[in-house]
Amino acid sequence: QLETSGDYLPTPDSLSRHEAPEWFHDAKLGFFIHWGPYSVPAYAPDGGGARQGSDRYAEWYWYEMNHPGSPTHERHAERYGTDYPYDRFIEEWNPHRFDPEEWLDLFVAGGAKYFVFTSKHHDGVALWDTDTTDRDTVALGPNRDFVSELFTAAEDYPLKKGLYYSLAEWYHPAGGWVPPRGHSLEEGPVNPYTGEPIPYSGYTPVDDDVHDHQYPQMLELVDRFDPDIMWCDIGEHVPHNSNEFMAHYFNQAENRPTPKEVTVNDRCGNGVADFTTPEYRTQRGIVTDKWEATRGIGHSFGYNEREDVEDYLTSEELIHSFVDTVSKNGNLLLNIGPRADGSIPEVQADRVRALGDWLAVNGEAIYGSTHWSHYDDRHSAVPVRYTAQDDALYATALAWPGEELTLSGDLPLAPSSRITLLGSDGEPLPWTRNDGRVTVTMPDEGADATRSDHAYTFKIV
Ligand code: FUL
Repeated sequence: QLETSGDYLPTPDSLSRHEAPEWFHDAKLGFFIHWGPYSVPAYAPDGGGARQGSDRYAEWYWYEMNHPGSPTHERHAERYGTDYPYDRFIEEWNPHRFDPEEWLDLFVAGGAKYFVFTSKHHDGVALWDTDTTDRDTVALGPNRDFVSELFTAAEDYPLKKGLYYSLAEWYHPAGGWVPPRGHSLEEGPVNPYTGEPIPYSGYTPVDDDVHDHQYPQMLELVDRFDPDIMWCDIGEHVPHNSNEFMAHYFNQAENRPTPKEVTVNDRCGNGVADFTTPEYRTQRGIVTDKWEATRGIGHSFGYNEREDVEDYLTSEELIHSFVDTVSKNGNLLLNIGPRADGSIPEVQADRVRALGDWLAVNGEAIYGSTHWSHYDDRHSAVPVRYTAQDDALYATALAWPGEELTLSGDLPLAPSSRITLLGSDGEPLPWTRNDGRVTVTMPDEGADATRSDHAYTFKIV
C-alpha cells in the first residue's frame, strides 16, 4: 500500500514544494551511463552525426531494426539475419570486463559529483533482480545484478547515486509504447509496422502494466538501492503512478533518523520536477529554475561502434560547453556509453579525464558556484563566462586573451580588488578601468603562465 505518512501527499500541488537540494546545485557535473543489450550491436547509422531523431541513438536499435527500410533494419538483416531477434542480444551480452570500481574511479577522475545509471531502458530489460518480471539481467543473459553491483561499490565513493528508469517500454505485452504512432500495443508484442509478432523474453504476465509492473519496479529501485536521484524517462507518453511514486520517494527520504535529500527530474509524466533536462541543447541565457543539460560525448547515449573520433566532442568543446552550462545555472549530465563487455572506449575516457584535469585547476569557479547577473561579457574580445561564489567572481575565458583581457566596466571592482589567474603562480594581474571597460594585463609567459588548458579562469576578489 501507499506510504504517505510523511509530509508529501500524492498530488502535484504537494509534490511541487519539493526542490532540487543544495548538493545538486553545487555538484555541477554528473556522468550518465547507458548500458544494455543494445550495447551488443552498438550501432546507429552513419555515426549519427547528420541525423536528427532517435535513429542516431544506438540504444534505439530494437525500435529501428523493426522499421522496414531503416538503415538499422538493413544492417541487422545483413549482419545477423532477418530471423535474429533483438532478445538474442540479451543472451550474447557478455560483460566480462565490467568492473564497477573502474567506472567509479573514472567518474571521480572526471570531476563528477554524481552518476546516473540506466536501470531499464525502453527495451524493458531490467538491470537488477526485479520481482515483477523475468525480463532482467539476473534471469537472462549475463545473470548479474548490475544495479546492485554498481551501487554497492559506490558506497565507498564520494558520489551521489542516481537511477535512470524508462516508464515506457516499446513492446511490453501489457502496455507497449511505440512512437511516433504513440499508440499502446493492445495485441501484445507485435511489430506495428508489419503486424509480425516480436519475440519477447522473460515476460511474466500482469493484468495492469502500471500497477503490477512499472510502479512496483520504481518502488523496488527506491527501497532496495536508496538512490539520491531518480531520473525518469518517457512518463509523459504512458499511464503512470508518478504522484504516488514521488510521495513515497520524498517521504521515505525525509522520514528517517538522518533525513537525506533526494531529487527527481522532469520526465516522470506528472508535471512535477526539481529540475528540467534539455537533451543535446543548451539554454540561450541564465535559466533560474534548476536545469541539467544532458548529452553523449558523441551523438548517441548507447555506445555506437560506428562513431569516429570526429563524431565526439573535442576536450576543448566539452570544457567550453560545460562552462557555458554552469554560467547559465545548469548542471551537465554527460553520458558515457560502455561497450557490451563493460569497458569504456578510450576516446570517451580521454574526454572525461580532460574535463577532470581542467576541473582540478579551475574547480573553485565551478563547484558550489552560482550564476552571476550576466553569463557572458559583451566587451570581451574572447568569449567569457561568469560564475560566482560568496567571496569571489570568476570570469572564464574560452580562449587565451592575448596581451590584454578586456571586460565590462560594470564589474564590481574596488581599488583594492585583485584579479588572479587560476593555475598560475597567483601573482595579481595589473588592471585598469576606463571608458567603461576593465583592462587586465596578461602575464608575459602567455598561456604557459597557467596549468589550465582550453579555458582560463580569472578570479576577482
Ligand atoms: C531519451 C531516450 O529516448 C534516449 O534514448 C536517452 O535515454 C535520453 C537520455 O532520453 O528520452
